[in-house]
Amino acid sequence: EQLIKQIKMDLENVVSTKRYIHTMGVVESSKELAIRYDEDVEKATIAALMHDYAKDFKKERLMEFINQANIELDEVFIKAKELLHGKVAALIAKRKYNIEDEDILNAIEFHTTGRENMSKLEKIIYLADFIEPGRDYKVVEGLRVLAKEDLDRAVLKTLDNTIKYVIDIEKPLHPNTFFARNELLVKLH
Ligand code: DGI
Ligand code: FE
Ligand code: FE
Ligand code: FE
Repeated sequence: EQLIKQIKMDLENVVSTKRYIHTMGVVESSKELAIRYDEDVEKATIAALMHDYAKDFKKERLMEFINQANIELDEVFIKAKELLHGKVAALIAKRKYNIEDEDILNAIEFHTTGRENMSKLEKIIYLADFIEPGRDYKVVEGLRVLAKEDLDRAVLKTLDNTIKYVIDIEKPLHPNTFFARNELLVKLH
């Protein structure tokens, strides 16, 4: 589709080569998960392409977008600026690319923290971000296997890993991540 081509071209100019390669990995993993779990492949592709669009923006640039759109940031967002790029990418998706599908916009916006009651597409993007072929940390192999078997359990494991990581680096944990974990944990019990 034309939109997908356009985003790919623009993306090469706004993110680093490393980030571009990561994004293409997320596209690949999102497509596989979309097929596996019966989600719209085109929606998954667009959300994956856009998810880190603003990742290499400077803090000042990110804040310009946030302020201009009158978005109120909670305490954790103010303290942890690495959370901002998803919100800004969702804004750009809407304004620059006229993407109106709320599910796509939410998948982009919440890809870093997750949230309670994530849609299937949100889960796919959240998970694909961690298991894309370019990622190689200790637990990723197991997660790739689990991802093919059970979407919810794989997302739960990913949330657990993120929470452990955030604790290790002594940063504030966003409540969305905590709520997402509790919800899935209770549901899967
Ligand atoms: O953009 P990516 O590197 O592909 O991955 P991401 O958007 O999932 O994560 C971006 C960073 O945000 C990563 O270093 C982990 C961090 N992060 C995720 N959840 C939280 C968090 N940082 C804080 N402070 N709090 C969180 O809840
Ligand atoms: Fe990201
Ligand atoms: Fe992520
Ligand atoms: Fe990413």
